[in-house]
Amino acid sequence: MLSDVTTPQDLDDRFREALGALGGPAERRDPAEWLPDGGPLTGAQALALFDAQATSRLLDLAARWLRTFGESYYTIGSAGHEGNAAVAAALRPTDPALLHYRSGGFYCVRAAQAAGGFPAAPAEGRPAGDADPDDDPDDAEPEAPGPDGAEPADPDHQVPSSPAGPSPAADPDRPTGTPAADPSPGPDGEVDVAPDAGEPALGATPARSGETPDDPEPVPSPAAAGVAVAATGEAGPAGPALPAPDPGDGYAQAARDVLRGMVASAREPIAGGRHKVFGRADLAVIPTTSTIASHLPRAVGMGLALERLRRVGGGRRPGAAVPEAGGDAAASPWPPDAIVVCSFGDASVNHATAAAAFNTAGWYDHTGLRIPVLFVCEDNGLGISVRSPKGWVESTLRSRPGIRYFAADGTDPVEVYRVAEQAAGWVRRHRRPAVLHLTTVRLMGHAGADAESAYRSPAEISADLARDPLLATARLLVTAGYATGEELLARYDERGWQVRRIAEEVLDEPKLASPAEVVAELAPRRPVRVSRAVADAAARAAGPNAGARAEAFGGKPPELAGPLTLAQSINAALADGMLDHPGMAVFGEDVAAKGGVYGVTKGLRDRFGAARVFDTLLDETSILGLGLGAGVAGMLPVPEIQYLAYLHNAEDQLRGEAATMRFFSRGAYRNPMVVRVAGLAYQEGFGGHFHNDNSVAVLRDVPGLVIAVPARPDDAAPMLRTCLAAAAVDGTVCVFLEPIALYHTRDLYADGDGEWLGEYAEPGAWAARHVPIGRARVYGVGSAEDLTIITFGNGVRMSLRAAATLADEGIGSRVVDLRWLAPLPVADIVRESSATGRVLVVDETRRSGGVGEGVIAALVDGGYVGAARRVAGLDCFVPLGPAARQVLVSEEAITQGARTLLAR
Ligand SMILES: Cc1ncc(C[n+]2csc(CCOP(=O)(O)OP(=O)(O)O)c2C)c(N)n1
Repeated sequence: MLSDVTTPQDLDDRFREALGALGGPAERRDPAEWLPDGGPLTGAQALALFDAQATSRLLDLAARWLRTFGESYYTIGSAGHEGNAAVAAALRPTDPALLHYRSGGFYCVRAAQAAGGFPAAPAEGRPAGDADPDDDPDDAEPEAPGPDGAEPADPDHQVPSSPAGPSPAADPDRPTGTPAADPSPGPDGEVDVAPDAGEPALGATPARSGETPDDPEPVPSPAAAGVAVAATGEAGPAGPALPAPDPGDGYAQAARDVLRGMVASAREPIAGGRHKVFGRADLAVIPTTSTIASHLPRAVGMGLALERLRRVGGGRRPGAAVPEAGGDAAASPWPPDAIVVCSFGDASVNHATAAAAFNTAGWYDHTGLRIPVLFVCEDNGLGISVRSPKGWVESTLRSRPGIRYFAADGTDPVEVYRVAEQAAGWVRRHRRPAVLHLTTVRLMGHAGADAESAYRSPAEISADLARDPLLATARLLVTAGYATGEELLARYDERGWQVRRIAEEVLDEPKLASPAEVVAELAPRRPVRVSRAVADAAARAAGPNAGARAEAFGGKPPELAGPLTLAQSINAALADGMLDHPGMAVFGEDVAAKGGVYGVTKGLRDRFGAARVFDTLLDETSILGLGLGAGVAGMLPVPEIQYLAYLHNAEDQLRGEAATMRFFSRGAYRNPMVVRVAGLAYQEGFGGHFHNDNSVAVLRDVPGLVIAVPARPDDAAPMLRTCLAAAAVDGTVCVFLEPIALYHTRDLYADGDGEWLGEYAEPGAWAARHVPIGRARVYGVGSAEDLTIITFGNGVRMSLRAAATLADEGIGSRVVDLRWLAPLPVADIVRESSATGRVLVVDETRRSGGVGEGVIAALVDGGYVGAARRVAGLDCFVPLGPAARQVLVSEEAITQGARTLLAR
């Protein structure tokens, strides 16, 4: 009897009961045969789907069972969504996948495919009457790429006016198919393995001292039956027995992966106990975060990158090592014809990141660029307790320009497979985006603790149960003649015992037990390799690439161009980066044709082509998403955010996505990236707050993120080289924050002195002038004995000027340019401060949450015992016009601060 919520016990009982009632087919069909009536799967494939779905279901039960004694740390499951197993079956195991937390069935199929356990379709092909996934009026070869790999605009590139309509619901009463005339002999699975006599009985909880169950509901263990699993293979009179599940097969491996995730085992294959997530490098499953839909912009970026790399022939076999440094050929870890698949829930389609991703995929499609991404919306009609309004998901997904719409009843394995195959085939062939809208049900609520009865009626819950996709596959197997209900029940039980056994094994595995273990994969840095990479780049620039370099610079390399401004220096270093890293791409708003609003990327598109230097649409989330995807796909992306103020509306892509990738994949995946951001204030009041934003607090606490702020032209180029090398070598995510006000500054002390310009080092000097991450630069002014001024960005120029004034008063100072805001150059800070015993921190960001707080804390932590004082921006937004001076640090405030400090 059902209660008004679906408990694991209900679900399990009900499934068993329904299987028992299925009985057996009138005639047996060989599993090697196709489904009757032109079905797109063989019996063996349908059985494999059952195995995947059952494993996924049993994992959900296991999560809740483990939770009853406090050993599971995650109970969001896939029950009701297991139809997504057929999506995986319709894809290739080498198609990179970014999965929804309910895509458990998909994951199990992937694991089986990789283990060679998912049956291939027979070579002779499908029987007549089968729908050809290619019979598509829109089916035409993609056009040839345009010059530079930039695809031509395609006027015929229209979304069909009558996209696939809603699919009929699964038909539970579908008639039994006609058996084939001449069944070929099937594999001879003899007898199922009975559970060990010593296995615990139903629901028995391993004793764990000091733990109280936190769930009053009885929860069946995954080996729920406790009944001896009878010999299976009691085939009907006309057919062979079903092969018994192999205890070491891909489904069992998937179960182990997922269970390890639930119990936070350090042996979990992707996050090593840091998160419960679907991911495994050998399955091309890239971990996603729990922030719903935030992986979609990355998926679009991966699609764009895959296509770029395909066109330049950069495809690489999966599993091949990722090249570490510049000089490598741009390479993707996936085959050239791979497509990207990403799944998500129906409520997630409303999220800004999803909207951004759909829009970006459509926008590029509209321009004729290829983005082979299959979006899979698993629509159970609910986001926790909030309903998606009837028809909304379909209407919003259908109306996305440039994205082809496919729909299927996600509870019907045959229909899911058929439509997924069509959708994936379409994306693969056309290299264009599509969405597959699967209607699913949600069984057992949102997560373990969710009391559905608060917001759903018993009738509604019961209606979902009637559409159980696992039962649908069982029914299909029985009605088509491949199995009896009893056999499937025995099989379910056998999988249940497998899951139970593995659950108990992983319980005893080690957890992450020390801070060092936890942070080991956060952002490992190998400064020696980075400096070697810079030296190697220099050797290439001076050696084999010298000709190309001379040509790219029009015969006049930047070292011969005379002193450069900050903007010119960055421009030259970007060009050198592009020459050295074939996978490097520069993109953002206005960076290509215009060359950036401040001219920093001027000429790069002409020199390196539209495929590597391109304008994006106006959406920072998507700009970063393109970078994330390109990085994972093997490129070296250098996106530009036009103004620091506009990073804030997209920062989760940096914080939640970019910075976490290594951490949640133990380095199996990385998104090397150097995000150039124009920012900070001091533009004489021009443009107001949004062009003078001086807040970096939101970046400074992102674990592992490197923040560079070059103040001087002769620092900018080496720092940019360091960031590019660190991205290539360690997968480092860098923010390169460029002070707008210094871009074109030429003078330091007096008009025309040209002291803020800098020579660009010739390649032979790059190694010697290498600037490691986290090393400051120190300027001595006067005796340099009285005072240490610690600053960065615009503060460096103001402090040097103030120091000159102080020197005239006989006060000697050392001005420390931090250069790196994360990690802070702590050793340099402490050493230079201790040298004078008086520290003035000049912080152009805000007093609260500003960089100065970090500097003072570093001094305290480092044992500094002298005097310290801060001048910082007000806790205020920057106003327009001269009023800006009222809130920003001024040269006068610095000299005054120094005098006050010295007067103590
Ligand atoms: C950006 C964000 N906001 C809120 C949440 C909390 N949250 C987790 S799951 C969920 C509902 C998601 O619903 P849907 O996308 O339909 O997926 P479903 O769980 O139904 O499969 C919410 C609100 C989150 N994870 N991410």
